Amino acid sequence: MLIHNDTIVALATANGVGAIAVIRISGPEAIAIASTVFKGKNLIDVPTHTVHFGLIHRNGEPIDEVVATIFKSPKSYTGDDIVEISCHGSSFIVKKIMQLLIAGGARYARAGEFTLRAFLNGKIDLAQAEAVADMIAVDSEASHIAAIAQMRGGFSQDIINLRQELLNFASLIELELDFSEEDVEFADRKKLTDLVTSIKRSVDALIKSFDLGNVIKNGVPTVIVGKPNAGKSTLLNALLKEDKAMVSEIAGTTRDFIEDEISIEGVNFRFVDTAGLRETIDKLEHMGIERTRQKMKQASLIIYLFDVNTTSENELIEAIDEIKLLSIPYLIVGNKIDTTSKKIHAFRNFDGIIYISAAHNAGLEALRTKLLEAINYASFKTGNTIVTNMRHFESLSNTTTSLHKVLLAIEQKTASDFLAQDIRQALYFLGEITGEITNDDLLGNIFSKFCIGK
Ligand SMILES: Nc1nc2c(ncn2[C@@H]2O[C@H](COP(=O)(O)OP(=O)(O)OP(=O)(O)O)[C@@H](O)[C@H]2O)c(=O)[nH]1
Ligand SMILES: [Mg+2]
Repeated sequence: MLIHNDTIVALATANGVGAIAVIRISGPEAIAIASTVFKGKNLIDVPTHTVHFGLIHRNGEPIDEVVATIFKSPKSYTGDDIVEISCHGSSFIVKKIMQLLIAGGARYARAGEFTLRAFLNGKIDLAQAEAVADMIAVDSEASHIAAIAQMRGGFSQDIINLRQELLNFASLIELELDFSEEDVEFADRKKLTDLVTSIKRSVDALIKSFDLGNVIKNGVPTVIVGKPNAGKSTLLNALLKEDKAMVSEIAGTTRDFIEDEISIEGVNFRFVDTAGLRETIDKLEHMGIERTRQKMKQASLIIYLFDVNTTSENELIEAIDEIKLLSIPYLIVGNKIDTTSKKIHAFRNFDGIIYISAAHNAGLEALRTKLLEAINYASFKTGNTIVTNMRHFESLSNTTTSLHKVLLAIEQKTASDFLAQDIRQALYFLGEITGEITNDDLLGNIFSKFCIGK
């Protein structure tokens, strides 16, 4: 069981050598403890949001010249008093100052404990707290946009609004329960159905957005497959704009994966070049092909590349059929259009083939556009709320199941008390997202994944 009213301390900046390091102290004794080792202005007397130069010392022996920033409760990150000491960025000095502060009565903070306190003190809700961790991990334009929107409460507001609508609905039903003897229906059943349907629609849209949210947050593993010599390695190099993979006219050049990440309009795509798919007696190549099949199954997106000169219609049909079995979004891309003008005609019966020349950088812009389309990127750019968090996704999935039960209950004219139960369930699951409903296990789970000092 964690205590939340003592004073905690941690290094807020990264471990290792830096120009400066920031040590953060938070809790009721933060200012008092800092002031015992700080020589300069008396920190206890200074106003909030002020910065003070001074000396950290141990019984008069100088340790470092530092700057102390004071935030007084409740106007601080955690909501408690905070002192941030910016010292010289040596691990040795940091350790010495930390030891002094611990000796003075602070304790080492656990992972995420500052943000946990911010949540417990009502400074932010749970979804916002989780976005803080996302912000620290941000590595692309798109993941940044999603994280900052969530951190600033955009996503939470959507959930709170949905929950409020559902609460209004619940109170009507509860009213009926109070008068259950008299067999009255305050809530017009048709209106109820419409309301729940509309809430459910919003929840379902959020659930659906997770496909995109997940790839925005974690990148899109995109596997390039096709027969030997189709030009897969050439395509990888063209997309990366560097000679990463070996290219040759020998079929079976690539034996192992070659992969790298690039950002397209702020989304990270991790492209994986693979061994060409064919029957082979070469043991090494066979292993490569088996691994290609494995890699395909783990992909979020598959590019099937074929050489327009050497591929028959039937071969293409077979290949597409095999890929379809995986139920993973895919693009069919015809390569080497520089060598032919007539061959493309052979594939006129296929929808949506993208034609390129990997070797001559032709058609790559169209391919990039199709890649973004395949992950439904447009819906993100229009500013729709996107779910990026697995936990939120699960809570929303549970919510929609409960709402489905509510709709069934209304339809089957179930007694109000059963109806009320299903609605309470839905309210519970929505409340889990923003942390209106919570428990120690859940909090422990979320905050243990944070870094120490955050
Ligand atoms: N004319 C032309 N040749 C290309 C094009 N793309 C690739 N090639 C050539 O096709 C041959 C095979 O290219 P690779 O990129 O090695 O093909 P791969 O699909 O990686 O082949 P494996 O690794 O053996 O499976 C090389 O000689 C390339 O130069 C293109 O757009 N036009
Ligand atoms: Mg290759």
